[in-house]
Amino acid sequence: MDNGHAASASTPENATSADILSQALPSILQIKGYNPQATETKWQKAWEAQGQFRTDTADKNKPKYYALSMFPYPSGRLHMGHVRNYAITDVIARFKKMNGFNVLHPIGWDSFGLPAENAAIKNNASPKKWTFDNIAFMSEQMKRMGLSYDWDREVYTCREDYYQWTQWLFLYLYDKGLAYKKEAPVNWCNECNTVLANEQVIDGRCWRDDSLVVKKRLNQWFFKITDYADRLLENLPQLTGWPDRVTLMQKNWINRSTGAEIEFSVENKPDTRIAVFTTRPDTIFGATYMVLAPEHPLVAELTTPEQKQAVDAYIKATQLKSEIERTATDKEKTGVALGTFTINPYTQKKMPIWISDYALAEYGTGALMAVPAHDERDFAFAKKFSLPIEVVVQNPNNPPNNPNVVSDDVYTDYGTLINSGEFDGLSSEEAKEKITAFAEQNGFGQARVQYRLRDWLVSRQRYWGAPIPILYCDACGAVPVPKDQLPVLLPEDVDFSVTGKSPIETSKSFQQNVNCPSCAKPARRETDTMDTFVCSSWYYLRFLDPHNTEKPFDPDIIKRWMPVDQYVGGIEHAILHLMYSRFFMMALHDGDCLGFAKEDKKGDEPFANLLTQGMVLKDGAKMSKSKGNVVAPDDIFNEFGADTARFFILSDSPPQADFDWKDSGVEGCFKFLTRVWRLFDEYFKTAAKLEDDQIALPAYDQMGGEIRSLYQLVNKTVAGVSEDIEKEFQFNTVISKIREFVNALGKVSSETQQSPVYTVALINLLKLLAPIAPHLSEDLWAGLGLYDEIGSIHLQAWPKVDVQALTADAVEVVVQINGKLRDKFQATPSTPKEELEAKAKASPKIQEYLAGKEIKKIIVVPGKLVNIVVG
Ligand code: ANZ
Ligand code: ZN
Repeated sequence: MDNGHAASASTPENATSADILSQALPSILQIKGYNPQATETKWQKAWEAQGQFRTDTADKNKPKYYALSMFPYPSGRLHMGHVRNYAITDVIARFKKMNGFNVLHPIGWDSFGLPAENAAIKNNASPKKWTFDNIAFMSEQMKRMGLSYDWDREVYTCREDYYQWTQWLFLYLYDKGLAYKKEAPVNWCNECNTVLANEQVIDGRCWRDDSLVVKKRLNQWFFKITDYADRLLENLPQLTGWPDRVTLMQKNWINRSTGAEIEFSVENKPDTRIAVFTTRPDTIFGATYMVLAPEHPLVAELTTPEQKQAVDAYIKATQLKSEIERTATDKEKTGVALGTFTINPYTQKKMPIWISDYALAEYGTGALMAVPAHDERDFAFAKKFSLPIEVVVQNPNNPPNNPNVVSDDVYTDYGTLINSGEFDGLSSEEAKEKITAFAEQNGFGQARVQYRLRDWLVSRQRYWGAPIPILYCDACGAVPVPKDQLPVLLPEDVDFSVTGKSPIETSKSFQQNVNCPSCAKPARRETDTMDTFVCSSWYYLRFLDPHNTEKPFDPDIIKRWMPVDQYVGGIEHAILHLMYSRFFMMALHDGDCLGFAKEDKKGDEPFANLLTQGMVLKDGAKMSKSKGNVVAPDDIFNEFGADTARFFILSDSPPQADFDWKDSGVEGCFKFLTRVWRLFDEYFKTAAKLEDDQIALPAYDQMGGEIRSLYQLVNKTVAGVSEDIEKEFQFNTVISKIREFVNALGKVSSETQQSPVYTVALINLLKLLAPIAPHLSEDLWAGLGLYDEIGSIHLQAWPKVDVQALTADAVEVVVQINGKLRDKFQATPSTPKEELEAKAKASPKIQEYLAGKEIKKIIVVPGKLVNIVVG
């Protein structure tokens, strides 16, 4: 997925990290034996030839498990962020497969978008070639990583077998009244030369290039996501498998406010009404002026001839400003009075009407009643233009005899109403209701809910995207392309050197033989393309049925396989992609496209569990070309192999936290895997090939000494590793447990090495390692003879825990008083000191001895004795 920043038009190249690493580590690579470069490719080919990771979605014998990484934008090369993301999901997918699930783990390409087009303009090449070349390169890198993808399901959003259905979905939304065209002030990025959705404007800047976004009035296509605002909000608490941080971000983005819409009349204009939206109807007696957005449709009508020139100049200046500049509270306020007045319906006082850029055209009604005593921005504005300030809510902390102080701290909280006529004395909460009810009864207002969420603007004035399947006919207006005429193909005869309009407009073929489907007269095609976030809002559905030529997907398969069980990706999509996908899912569910029964809530939400992985840092900063701290995955694969890269990237911190890359850490992981290899190499020298992984073990009662404690360690490790994966995917602690296990195996005596328990320990070690280091574990598995006998390790069952071996053996603890034996009890070698002391003191025998004596000291030796010294 495109995170807006990683991609650049030129192919990223990096040669520095290999140099750094080879300087640091010449010797390691000379270690003979473990040779990942030779064996990894061999196994990758074997797995591919066997179709090991191909998923039969129709197989109902096993429970399903859908593991998904956010699919990448083909920017050129994989970076370490990708490696981390894909390693996490791959371990989960492999673990679930070994645990008996029918696992689906697909990959594809979010391959429409600007970088391809910019590269095309720069190098005069086609965006298609640039994109396909990058995909070829990056999919090779993924294969080198040993990711367990079902490559048969690979989708490219830029290929017509995919975008045909993106266009189909556009028409689906159109048919449902959820896609519409309107003229509106929209966000325009001068760098990208296109409009942006609200979600793509971050702090007033373009999500992609950080340039300031300006407003333009344009006729554009929108998706009516606001129809789903309530449901998007109401479902959030059910998303218990999502990080709280992400659901909170969505909640704040949707931002539901309740308040009232109130109509104000205009002096000397009996037919004109101005509606305002307010979240604080309780403050209405303090409204002393009104502000319209400069774009408000009534501005012209309400401007007096004397003010016209100043007003026009102000409107022009506003267009150049970004939303963030307009609404910042700390910014110097600007504005112009229109010269006309409105009447406050509660006080009957005249209020001057102003325009100011802090009133936004698209929020509420585009007009606000200003209450300078209780709103920061109104206060700053009133001070600047000497407008009246009336306190109407009493700050409980102000001295009661002097309630009217207006200091520079505006009181914005709730309180008790004053100076508000019959509403005096009410709390703000009560007053909100009563004042709104009064407006309702008198026909000049009503309660209203307002969302910050806006409709999703999906048109883009760019080439490399899915064409919007709409025709324009002089007689019939905008007409949808009939579904059986899809896809509307992206033309290739275009000129990328044009600016200010979409290159598609330069195509001759695109507009040839285009007729209106309803009246058959010549028509024109829409030349805008869709926001690439439209393509990525439904790809997780297409993976379930990627070759369907009749429909976007088969509802029966969707019903069986959705939701995605585990989704893994970056936090930067918390609002954009993750909210758009939820909207698509709901809209499709409502049209019965997903196979779920209407009332079935499962049809609403695409992702049951979400893991947002942390960033990969180096020297404390995010890896980036500009900082020169990038480590290229290929260099690591070349020097140490993919297993080391996977093992390392999962080792140091939990997947949710940031990860600090250290070259010495890679080295350490390579050394560790080499140790594992040596452990087996030793074993192979003496042991016979195995025929089965079910080794005949002695009965647990019969095991003694080192063998017994090794057997206990095997089971403790299997239980611990399984639990750490099941719970929150704590791969870093998984890895430290595996390391401890290997340390212990390296220390066992040669007698114990002859025991079948040791063989079982090795078999289990390989299975625990298999999801993380799939090549090495397969290689050693083959070394044991098991690959030939029972097939790939990745098709084996995850080891089972022998529960009896989890309880540590009981030991006898003696209790002494002044060195004399007085009692005994049972404990384990690891029972903590405090517990042993408490147990000793609780013994009735000991209490008898202690009666009337003073305890001077207690000495505890865990697993052995408690000695109580009395005076
Ligand atoms: C009077 C008032 C008094 C307000 C007060 C606030 C505090 P949220 O909470 O984000 O929904 N407002 C209304 N329309 C606006 C527009 N088009 N552009 C900018 N501001 C607008 O914000 C709602 C509040 O923002 C509204 O409540 C209105 O100011 C202002 F003590 O009305 B209030
Ligand atoms: Zn027509």
